[in-house]
Order: sequence, then structure tokens, then C-alpha cells
Amino acid sequence: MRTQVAIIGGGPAGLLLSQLLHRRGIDSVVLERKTKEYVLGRIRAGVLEQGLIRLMEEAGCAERMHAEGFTHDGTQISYGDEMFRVDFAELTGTSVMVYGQTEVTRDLYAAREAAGGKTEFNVEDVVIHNADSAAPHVSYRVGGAARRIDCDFIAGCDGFHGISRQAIPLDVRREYEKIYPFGWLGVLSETPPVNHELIYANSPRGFALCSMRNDKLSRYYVQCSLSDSPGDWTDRAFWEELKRRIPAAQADQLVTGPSIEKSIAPLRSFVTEPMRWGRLFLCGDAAHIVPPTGAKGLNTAASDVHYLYNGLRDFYENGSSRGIDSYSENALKRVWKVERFSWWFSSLLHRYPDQSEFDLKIQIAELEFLRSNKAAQLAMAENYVGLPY
Ligand code: FAS
Ligand code: PHB
Repeated sequence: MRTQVAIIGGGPAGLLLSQLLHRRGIDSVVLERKTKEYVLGRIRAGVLEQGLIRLMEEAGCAERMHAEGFTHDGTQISYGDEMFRVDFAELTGTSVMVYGQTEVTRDLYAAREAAGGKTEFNVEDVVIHNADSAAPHVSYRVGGAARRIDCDFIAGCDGFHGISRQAIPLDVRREYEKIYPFGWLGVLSETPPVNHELIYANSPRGFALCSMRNDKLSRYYVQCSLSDSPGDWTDRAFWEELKRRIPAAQADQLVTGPSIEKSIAPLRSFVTEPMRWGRLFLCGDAAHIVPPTGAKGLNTAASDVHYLYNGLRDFYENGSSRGIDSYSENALKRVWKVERFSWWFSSLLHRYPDQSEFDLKIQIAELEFLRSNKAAQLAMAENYVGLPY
């Protein structure tokens, strides 16, 4: 088989890139290790930046998002029984959208299918060949049969546990990592959200987050030990712990119910450099990971796609390699700013085992400063709604 762009990974990064390229008449094939149902079954991000919203519009996939998504003009931040609001709309003139990653991915799959896009599921043994040549190819197996795709370019959109990053030689690749000493236990429940906006909660017992997917489907998280597993937490234990970590007024309003999904995500900051090697370009979690505190994982996959899509367009439409040659540098400039914000917001809200009494005082002082200072709120809001591409 031959295509212009071979895309490894059928998550949001790979699908969005494939759909955008298709809209410009550029051919791609998506290789996905799992089934579509498995990909759609993963419960992940919930907040979209304006940049991703605009890309979904450009991809022709934004109708349901605009119909069912919720615009959020601000967020609540609580510490103990104190709570204050950061007003994104007033400070930045823009907002974010609450619309689950599952739905973004569902819309992208629907668009690819409607366009007759080629996605191979259940692929195995994907190997990247000759990425540092003008004639790269990808080999893989599906249903036991060996396959090969000859292409002009390869987009590694296969997430943190994919194979693309490893295709960049160790003497070329630099990796930067910070592992956080805790995880997030997440619960999805068919209950009305406790608040119409998100609540990011700092409490002496640890971080909590009150989020949602719609007015009948809530998403909650509590910081948990890395040694925990979802089975260690009954629904009752989760709800009782969540109530201890949010202000009493909200805890009293909390509607609990059976969990329909319960999972634990470890937290890490991770960046690999460069994000390009020859004709191979890394996108999304394949190149970088952030703690989910700042809701940046999915949104930074989107900004990578923006840079790569426009670079490939420039190559095919104008014969210019300027966009693909500057891809890694441009993407990494924004990635590191997102890493900084996600690290800062995580440091502000979580309890760390090695925190001293002084550290805890500084954390509260930082929260009080954010509460009282418009410049501090503007800096937080500009990062949260999404830095410019
Ligand atoms: P993805 O990991 O979504 O997709 C990669 C795809 O490649 C997968 O479908 C995988 O099956 C496939 N793949 C892997 N290896 C392959 C191979 N060898 N061959 C073919 N296909 C292969 N972000 C937030 O903003 N908020 C959150 O709350 C949040 N929660 C998260 C919870 C968890 C458990 C995880 C892991 C991530 C979470 N994230 C969150 C981050 C997440 O949303 C990612 O940023 C987002 O999925 C990135 O999209 P992709 O880069 O497409 O990677
Ligand atoms: C979510 O709704 O899953 C969510 C929202 C905001 C975050 C992280 C996760 O920062």
C-alpha cells in the first residue's frame, strides 16, 4: 500500500491530523493497535481550549461539539472551606468548552468513516523503517498477515506507550521526566454535577477535582496513593473522601451514585526532544505528557497537530519544507510552556509527602495571592484557556 502520510495511532491526535489532511486532499492511513470500541471506552480529558475547538471546526467535526458541549467562562478554586472564582471571560475575553475526549474521538471517527478514510484496527508489530530517508515505510501485521505502507511521511501519534518515540536513535533523543508521588482516582457517575463550573480543590487530605461531561454525567477525581488500585475504593469510600476535600457547602450539595467507570491515572511530566527525525514527526502523548491538573494533555496534542498539519500542507501545496523543518522547534516552545503551567498548577493543589510546614504555608500564600491579585489570575487564566499557537 502507498499513502502520503502514514499515521501510527488512532487516538485524537492521529484522527484529527488524518481528517485535517483529508480536507486538503492529502492522503493518509491510520494504524490503530486496539479496536475503535476500546479507544472510545477510555475515559480521559474533559476540557477543550479554543485552539482545539477551531481545529475541530476546520476538520468539519464541530457540529455535535457546539450542540452538546458546555462553555465555561471560569473555574472555582477551593482550599479548606474557602473558594474563589477565576473569571476566564472577564480576564482573557475567551472561555473553554467542556466536552469529553471520548466524544471528540467519536466525532473524528465518524468523520473519517464518512470520508472513506482508511483506518486499520488491531494492528500488531508496527515497525518504522528508513525514517531518516526520503522513502520511509511502515511494516505491521493485521490478522496475522504482514503488511507494508510506503509513504512520504510518518506521524507518530501512538501515545506514551507507543513505538514511534523509540524509532529516534538514543544518541539523537533527549528525554526529560518528573514522576509525581501520587495518582488520580477518577470516577464517572450518572449524577448531576455538584457545581455548574469545575472545582479544583486543595485540602489537607489531598487534591480533588469536581468536573462533568453534561448536566447528568459527572466526573470526579481524588488524589490517591500510587499503591492504590481502583478495587481498593468502594463507591462509598470515594464519595466520603471527596466530601472531605471540598468546601462543606458543596459537600452538602453533592449527589452521589454508583460509579460507571473507576480508574487510576499516574501523574508524570515528560518531554522528548526532538519531536522530528527525518520523515518521522511525533505528535501528542508520543512526545510529551503532563499531569492532567491543567487539562492540557489533549489540548497540547491538538497544538502539535496544528503545527504538523500546516507544515505538511505547505510542503504539498507550495513545495516548501519550512513548516516541517520548524515543526519540532515550534511545537516544543509551546509544549514547555504547557509543562510549566501543568507543573505549577499541580504544585499549587496537591499534597506532596515531603512537604514541610513551611511548604504548606507557601502553598496557602500562593492560593491567597491568586485569589486577591488580578495579574496572577490573568496569568493563570491565559494558560488555562490556551496559549496562542
Ligand atoms: P492517545 O494515547 O490518546 O492515543 C494513542 C493511540 O495510539 C491509542 O489509541 C493507542 O491504542 C494507539 N497505539 C499505541 N501504540 C500503538 C502501536 N504500536 N501501533 C498502533 N497504535 C498504537 N488529558 C487531559 O487533558 N485531562 C485528563 O483528565 C486526562 N486524563 C488522562 C487519563 C489517562 C489514564 C491517560 C493515559 C491520559 C489522560 N489525559 C488527560 C491525557 C490524554 O487525554 C492525552 O493527552 C490524549 O489522549 C493524547 O492523545 P494522543 O496523543 O492521540 O494519544
Ligand atoms: C475531566 O473532566 O476529566 C478533567 C477536567 C479538568 C482537568 C482534568 C480532567 O484538569
